[in-house]
Amino acid sequence: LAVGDAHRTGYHFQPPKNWINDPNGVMYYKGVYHLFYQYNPKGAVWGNIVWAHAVSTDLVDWVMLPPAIYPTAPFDVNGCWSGSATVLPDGTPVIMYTGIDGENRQVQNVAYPKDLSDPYLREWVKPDYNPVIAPGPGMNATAFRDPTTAWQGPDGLWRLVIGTKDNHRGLAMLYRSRDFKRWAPARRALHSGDTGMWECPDFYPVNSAGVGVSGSGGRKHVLKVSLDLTRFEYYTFGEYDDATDTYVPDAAIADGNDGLRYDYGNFYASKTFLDTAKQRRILWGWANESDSTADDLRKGWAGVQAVPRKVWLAPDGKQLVQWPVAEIESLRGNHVNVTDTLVKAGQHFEVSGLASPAQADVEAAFQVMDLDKAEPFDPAWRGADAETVCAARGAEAKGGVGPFGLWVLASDDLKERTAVFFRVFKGGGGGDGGKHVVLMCNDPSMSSHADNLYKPTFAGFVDVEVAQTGGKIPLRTLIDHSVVESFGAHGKTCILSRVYPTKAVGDKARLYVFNNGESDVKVTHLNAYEMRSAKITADVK
Ligand code: DQQ
Repeated sequence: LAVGDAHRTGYHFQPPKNWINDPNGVMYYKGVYHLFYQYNPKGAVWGNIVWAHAVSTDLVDWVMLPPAIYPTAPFDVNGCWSGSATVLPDGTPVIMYTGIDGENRQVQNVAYPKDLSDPYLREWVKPDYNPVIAPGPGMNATAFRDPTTAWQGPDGLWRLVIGTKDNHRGLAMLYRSRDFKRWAPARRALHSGDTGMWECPDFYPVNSAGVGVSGSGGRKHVLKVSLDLTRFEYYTFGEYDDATDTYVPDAAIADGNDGLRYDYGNFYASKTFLDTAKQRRILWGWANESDSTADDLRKGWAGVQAVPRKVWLAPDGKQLVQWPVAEIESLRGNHVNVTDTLVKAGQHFEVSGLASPAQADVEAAFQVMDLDKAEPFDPAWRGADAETVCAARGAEAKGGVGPFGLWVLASDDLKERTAVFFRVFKGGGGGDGGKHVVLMCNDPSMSSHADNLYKPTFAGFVDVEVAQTGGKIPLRTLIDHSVVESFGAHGKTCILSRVYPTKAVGDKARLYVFNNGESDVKVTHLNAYEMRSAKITADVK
């Protein structure tokens, strides 16, 4: 394998070459899923940004089309940055995106399909009356971007949100319009927080079926923002009154850096859309490289999209849950199965029999045999985030209950391996009462012999009461050469990590189950599937 090819993904979306970042304008239109994304046609670093375009009928195989939106006019001469699509009631899609104008101001532009009879909507027209929204007086013109999909209020006006900041305060600014042409700012921001610039806001209704169409029970609105400062995304959900355009996050939901996240790993600038074909909401997010820029240039590419995930409100109403769209399972090939296998304290075993565990889908359920062995949750960690705890107690640090889980992309001598694991502590009293604290971690510190890699440990708490599940915690991990994308407890805690093994590549990669805790752990079941590669084809027109 040539440099770089070893780490290209088989079923995570990637164009043949060059830099990609944010998913843009994702939508379903007349039988076709559209994925646009930030793209540098000239190289493997960020710059020269256009909207590249790909289409699919199943969210698995993609046809690569020419860029849909690229600099042509004074209102976007310095770049076509992120934005969203809205499908109007008459069926016409409209795109709103951020153009960087000749003075490097961020302005919002509209674009319409040139030919609605082209099923792929290859060409887009930008009316001369652009920009339709410019930063107002006193606003930060270099931090005013990423319009959301628009929605219609009871007064018939369209609304959308734009991310901006006022000094250190991140803001989701609301605008209204009758015709997508003339937009007026609302007097109040929809929401704000003292967390720096809010990039790529997303605002949408959900219920426990995922869609949250009006009238359905348990409906909440989600507001997601991407924090420029931490490069993580946070969401709140709560009540949205569309008569007054007031959004009030639920009292129990933390705002800002302590809040809920879609993903506790490498996942940014995400965007959802309503899939009207299957009545579900689908989330797309970008995973950057954590390799060096020099390596990105050598490889000639950088960035992938996470698998499209269905997103819905957990039945208990406490958080969102996510799961890879079912279509991904059509790529599953041969599989191996493990049932009721005990992994004693300090032991591990190989899950053998897959031709290439470097491109696989693993679904497992672990059962802790002795929860009494859980160590107390150190009071010093109270209020600390999961990442801090996992960084202190990585995959090599023996514990009471855990660390146990998977070693993926492992070499035969086990010197390269990425650990995806759980660790269970006894609740430290206080607010937690006697409950257990469950941590899910992705530890890439042994993932590669290569230098200059960014290898942070990622982690999130998992909202599962292990005493009530009989000590069971399920895990699904999608392995794709340089992607390890994991879903804990049926999608309550998700972590995507990028790793670059030097030995554990292609058919040399191996898969193991390990247990570095004192309590035995049973693998009640594990199914590991080989994954075929998605078909990425060039446009035939
Ligand atoms: N990426 C785009 C911006 C957005 C940022 C530029 C987030 O529109 O704020 O490529 O990754």
